Order: sequence, then C-alpha cells, then structure tokens
Amino acid sequence: MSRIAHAVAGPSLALIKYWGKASRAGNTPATGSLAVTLSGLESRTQARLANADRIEVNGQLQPLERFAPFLESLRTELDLTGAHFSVESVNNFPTAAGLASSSSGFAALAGALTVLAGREPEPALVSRLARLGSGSATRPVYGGFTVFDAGAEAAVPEQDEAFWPDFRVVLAVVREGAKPVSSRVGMESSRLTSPYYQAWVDSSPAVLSAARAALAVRDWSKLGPLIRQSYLRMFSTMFTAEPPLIYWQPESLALIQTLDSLRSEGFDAWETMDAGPQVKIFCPADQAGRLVAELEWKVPGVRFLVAAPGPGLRAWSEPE
Ligand code: 2P0
Repeated sequence: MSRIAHAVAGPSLALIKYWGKASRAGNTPATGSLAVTLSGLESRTQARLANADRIEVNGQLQPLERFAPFLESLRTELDLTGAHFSVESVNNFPTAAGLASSSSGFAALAGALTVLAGREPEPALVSRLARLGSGSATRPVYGGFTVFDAGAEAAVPEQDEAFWPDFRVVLAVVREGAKPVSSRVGMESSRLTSPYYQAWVDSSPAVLSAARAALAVRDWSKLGPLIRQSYLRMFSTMFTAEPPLIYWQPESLALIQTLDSLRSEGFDAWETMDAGPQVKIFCPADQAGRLVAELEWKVPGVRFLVAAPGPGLRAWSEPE
C-alpha cells in the first residue's frame, strides 16, 4: 500500500546571524546563529513516492536544479537509492521574500522524506538532513530558541517555546515579492569580495556567546544591542561586496530609525533584517500592540504580523 508523508515547520528567524559558509560542499556555516522558531507561520509539505521527482510550492512547479543535490543526498542518507518523490508544499506567508521560507520549507521537506523512508523523524537526524537543503533549515526542527554553531552539521535546542512566554516578534512586511538575490548567492559574494567579511566571521563568536547568556536570563537590555550588532555587521559585508548587495528599501530604514526613537521613549523593541527588505522586531508581549500602532502611523504602507516562539517540526505518515 502506498503511503503519504506530512510535515509542518515554522520559519526560523535569527537573532544572531548565519552569513557565509565554512564549507560549501557540506553547507556548514562560517558563523554560528541563534534563532527562534515562529508560531502561526508555517510550511506544510506532503510527499509520496513517484516515478520522477516533482516539487510544487504554493501550487507552482519548481525548477529541479535548486532541489536536485538535496534530493540526491537524501536518497543516499535514507537508503532510498533509485526512489523519486512527488512533493507539494504550501507556505501561509510570503515566499522567498526574507521571511525565512527556505528554513521552514527545507525543514518540512527533510521531515517528510525521513518519514516517507520509514524512519523516525528524530530531530538530530532531520536537522542534519535539512542542512543539505538550507543552513537555516537545521534550526526549526526544534521549537523555541535554537543554536546552529559555526562548522556544525546540525542545530541544537537552546530553550524551548515555553521558556519566554513574554517574547514576541513583530514582522514588518515592506515588500511582498521575491528577493532579487538569494541568500546563498549573496553570502558567497560577501565572502569572496567584501574586505570586511573576515572581521564579520572573527567577531561573531563573542556576539553569539553573549547573546546566549542574555537569553538565558531573559534580559532585553543585554540581548537587544547584540541582536542589532549582529545584523548590522552582517549587512556591512553585503554593502561592501562587489557588486554591493542592498536589500533595504526606504521603509526598512524608516522603521529602523523610528525604532531607535521609540527605544528612547521606553520601548524594548529591537529589530533585525535578513536577505530582504522586511524588518523583524523582537519585543515584550505587552508592548507589541502599541508598537504596531506607532509604526503603522509613522511608517505608512507596511503590513504587520505578530508571532511568538513556536513548536518544532511535526512529521508523520499514513496509508493512502
Ligand atoms: C540566518 N540567513 O541566520 C541568515 C541571516 C539570512 C540572513 O540563513 O545557502 O537560506 O541555503 O544555507 O539558510 C539564509 O540563508 O542559506 C539565512 P543556504 P539560507 O537566518
């Protein structure tokens, strides 16, 4: 009897950033990251055995080049030599726009193929397999806060989703479309051409370990400036790449500057950005509503979503 595998994963948003690879072949990161798995946003994936590989995301057939090396590695790792997969995946949030859809997408795909192979979706295994698709996909296999260390093959859990009930993420969606340069291409260009890339890599471990310590005591005043340091140092390698990578839009900078003045009025709201124009803001739950109201008024034309730390990957299979 044929089986269908299901998996659900949330996107992984980094407080401390991964940008650059230690080894391209094995897709291991040059910088360690600390991230939170988000609730409410999710990638839902179904997979079946088929005669040829076929991947649909949000109803659109995908070019196989991006997936072929990943599928080939999973066939080997999961003892499925010669098998092919038909995959359908749906995101309930903008895809490829800097909202970390590759993290939830590849985590869900690795989870679905693991259970399709008749294996238990053990987080350590699925995280390692997900890395072969996307580095950030190692992290949302776990719920709550996770760490993916420099040079590591898999992420590890740091604090679960119940650890900081007061923690919220405000996602400010500045542009809905797909980004012009993928993270993979952007980080390689930063590594090869930015004179600041090595300084970024060398200065990352201290920021990561200080952030882990601040998270452990749930201290906004210590954690916030480290979050800011990490994304601004990461972007410095992009601005100084050749050609320069400028993902920011006018509203991105307007949000950054407005947040700076809101902090001086007492908000504990600290932003980050990824390879796209969206701004993501970490803040206490009791400030999230007021923060959105202030930002809607001061930076028009931006759509806001609010998320909290969410659960890790769920994967199961059933007969069809
Ligand atoms: C992160 N990003 O830590 C960083 C911050 C974007 C900026 O991980 O080449 O899609 O597939 O391993 O995981 C995005 O990079 O890159 C990313 P690959 P990935 O969340």
